[in-house]
Amino acid sequence: MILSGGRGLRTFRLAVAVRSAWRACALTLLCASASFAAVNPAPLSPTNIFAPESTPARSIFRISGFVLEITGAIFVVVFSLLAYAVFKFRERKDDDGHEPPQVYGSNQMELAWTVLPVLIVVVLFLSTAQVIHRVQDAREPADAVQVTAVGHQFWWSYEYPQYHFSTANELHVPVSDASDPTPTYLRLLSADVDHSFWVPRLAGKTDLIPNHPNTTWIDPHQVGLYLGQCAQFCGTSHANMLLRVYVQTPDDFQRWVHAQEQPAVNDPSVVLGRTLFVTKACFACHTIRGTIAAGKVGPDLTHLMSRDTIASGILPNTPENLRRWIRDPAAVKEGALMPKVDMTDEQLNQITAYLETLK
Ligand code: HEC
Ligand SMILES: [Cu+2]
Repeated sequence: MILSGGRGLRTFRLAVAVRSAWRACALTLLCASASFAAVNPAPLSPTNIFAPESTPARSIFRISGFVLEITGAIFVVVFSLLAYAVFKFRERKDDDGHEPPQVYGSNQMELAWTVLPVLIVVVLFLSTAQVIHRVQDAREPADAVQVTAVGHQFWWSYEYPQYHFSTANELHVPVSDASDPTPTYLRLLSADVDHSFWVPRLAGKTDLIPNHPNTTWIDPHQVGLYLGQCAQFCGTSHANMLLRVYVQTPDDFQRWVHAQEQPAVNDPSVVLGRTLFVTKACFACHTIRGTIAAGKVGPDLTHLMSRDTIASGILPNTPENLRRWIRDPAAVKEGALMPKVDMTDEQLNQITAYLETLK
C-alpha cells in the first residue's frame, strides 16, 4: 500500500530513496569519468571524438561531458526512484485489493519539479551558448593561416590566398603552440550542393553552403594526420569524400608551402603524356600550373605526387591506382564526376607516366 504510514514515514522513505539514488549517481559519474580518462590519452581511432587536439574540439568535448553528467545524474535519480517504487510497492499476496489512498497537490513537489528542470535547462543553455560564442566569435589573429576550402561533389579544394596556390583533398596546416598560437582560419564555400567539414579531433561540423560563406578555425596542438569526412549527404559518393589534415611543424609547413608555390615540373621524357593531357579533355577540368591546363572542375594536379592519396582520400596514390582511376573513375568511386575518357592502353600509360612526374 502506498504512503500508508503517515507523513513522517513518507518523508523518511523518500529521504532513503534519494540517498541511495545519489550514491548510485556518484558511482556512475565516477565510472564515466574514469572511462573518459582511459579513452582520452590514446585515441582509439583517428576520428575519436573523445580525443580532441584543438581548442574548438576541446570546448565541444568539455560541454558534451558536462551535459552528459547532468543528464546522466537525472537518469540515475529518476531510474533509481522508479526501481525503488516498483520493488517496494509491488503486489503482495496479502494485499486487500483496495486502491491505495490517492494523494494530490503538494505545492512543494509541484514547485520542485517545475523550477528544477527550468533551472537545469537554463544552465545547459547558457553554458552551450558560451561555447558557441567562444568558438564562432573568436577574433582572427593577424598572422593566422588562411585557407579557403571549397566542397565539390565529391572532393575538396584548398586555396591558400596568402601564398597564391591551391591544392586538393589534403589540407596542410602548422601546429599551434599554446604560447605562440598559429591557428588556421577556414573560409568554407561550396561549388554545388551542401557539404559539411568535419574533422572530429579538430573542430565541430560546419556546413559548406552554396552562396553562403561560413567560417571555422582550428589550432591543432599535436603534429600528425587528422582524418574526417563530409558530414552532409551531398550525393552518391558522399561517403567517399574524406578529409585529411596534415598538421606539421612550422618549418615543415613552410617547406611544403614553398614546394606547392612552384610551377609544375617540366620533364622532357614524358612529353607524349603531357601532350595527351592537353589534347584529351583533361586540361578542361584540371589545372597544372606552368601549362595551359587551367580547368577548375576537378582537383589541381600541379603537385599531384606530393599527395598520399587520390580521389579524396579513398585510394593510396600509387601508379597502379592512378591508372585504375583514369581508366574508369566511376568504377573506383560511384558517381564520380570525372568522365571516362576514351584512350588506348598505351596512351593511358603515357598520361600516367606524365602525372607521376608532377612532384
Ligand atoms: C569533366 C571534367 C574532368 C575531366 C575531363 C577530367 N577530369 Fe580528372 N577529375 C575530375 C573531377 C571532378 C575529379 C575529382 C573526382 C573525385 O574525387 O570525386 C577528378 C580527379 C582526377 C584525379 C585525382 C586527383 C586527386 O588528387 O584526387 C586525377 C589524377 C585526374 N582527375 C586525372 C585526369 C586525367 C588524366 C584526365 C584526362 C584523361 C581527366 N582527369 C579528365 C574532373 C575531370
Ligand atoms: Cu560532401
